[in-house]
Amino acid sequence: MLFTLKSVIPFCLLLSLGMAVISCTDALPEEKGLKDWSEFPIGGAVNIEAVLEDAKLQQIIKQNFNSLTATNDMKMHHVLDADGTFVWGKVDTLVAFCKKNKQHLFGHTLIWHEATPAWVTEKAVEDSLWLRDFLKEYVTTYVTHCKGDVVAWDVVNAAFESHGGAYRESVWYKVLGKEYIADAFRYAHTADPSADLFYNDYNIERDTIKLHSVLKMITALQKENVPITGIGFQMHLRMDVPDETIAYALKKAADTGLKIHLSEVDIIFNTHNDRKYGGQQQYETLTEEMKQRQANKYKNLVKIYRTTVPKEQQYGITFWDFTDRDTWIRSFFKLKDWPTVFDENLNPKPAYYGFVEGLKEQL
Ligand code: 9MR
Repeated sequence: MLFTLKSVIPFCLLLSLGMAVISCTDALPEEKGLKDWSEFPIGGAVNIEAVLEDAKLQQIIKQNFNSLTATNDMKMHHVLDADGTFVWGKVDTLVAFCKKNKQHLFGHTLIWHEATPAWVTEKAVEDSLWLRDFLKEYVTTYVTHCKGDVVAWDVVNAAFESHGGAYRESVWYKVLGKEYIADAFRYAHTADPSADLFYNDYNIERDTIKLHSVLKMITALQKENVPITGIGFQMHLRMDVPDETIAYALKKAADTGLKIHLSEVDIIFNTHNDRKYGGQQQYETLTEEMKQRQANKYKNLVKIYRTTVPKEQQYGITFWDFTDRDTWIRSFFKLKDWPTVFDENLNPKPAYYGFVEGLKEQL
């Protein structure tokens, strides 16, 4: 590998700081992938049509993942047409793809305010009883259709505000109250008793107030015997979130006894305000030193997961988009960033090898 003077200096700096340099090659390692180094499932979020058209993406997916999540294809506004009829095309294609490649399909997501079509919101506001029936029918029909093929669901996603401890004022909450959450889990469980059912949210690894509110809700659900299997930490991380904060959050969540899924992992350098186009560009280019720091962050994340979540509660780690070419971060926050483990040319970054080291290290 060729180093420019510019890239060698930060390397030396890292070495003098005692930070391990994580080595990498430009080529994808031939045989083993992330899943082969891991004791728990490793997943990737995919857009199935893009995958079917892209041989290199397919190779990455087959080599590295034993679980897939649909980035968008399984969301409510994608599976329902304008008169409420299910359109199964992409869901069935995903199921077939996963079966062929012996991968689990993780269902994302049944109830999420952002994926609720406008016509559902309009009807709900006019008629609350309609929304109650719709919730039951939607979850029941969907989970029944996928019974045995989708091993787990994010039943409810992001039911709390971005920060602080308040329930999100979504149409679901405003019309049905927080009970819609327990109901959604019950309907899903009745439709497929063998599916694992998750509550999924973001910022809970770094906003302790939000974390505690979510955990309070989880504990209440457990007390009411609501069939919940686990908690999904989306884990859209920033480089500046301290490892100790992440460890604290995972430990607290694991204390519920539920399975813990890191469900949408990526790690950005820049900052944002959680809103669309709300990015603050601080880094214009990706330097070797930044790649190394990110590799160490990925490594530490895996190690924290492996050490704070008991083995039997480790449900797995899933990457969101997993290439810097496809990452949602760039368009959503209008940011140039490099949050994933594969670069724009779909080659593994130091972050990839950092992740492997985190999986392999004897603890
Ligand atoms: O990555 C997804 C992006 O392509 C979509 O435009 C967006 C809206 O449907 O959803 C993104 O995925 C989100 C996930 O479903 C829930 N957690 C946050 C993810 C990033 O916004």
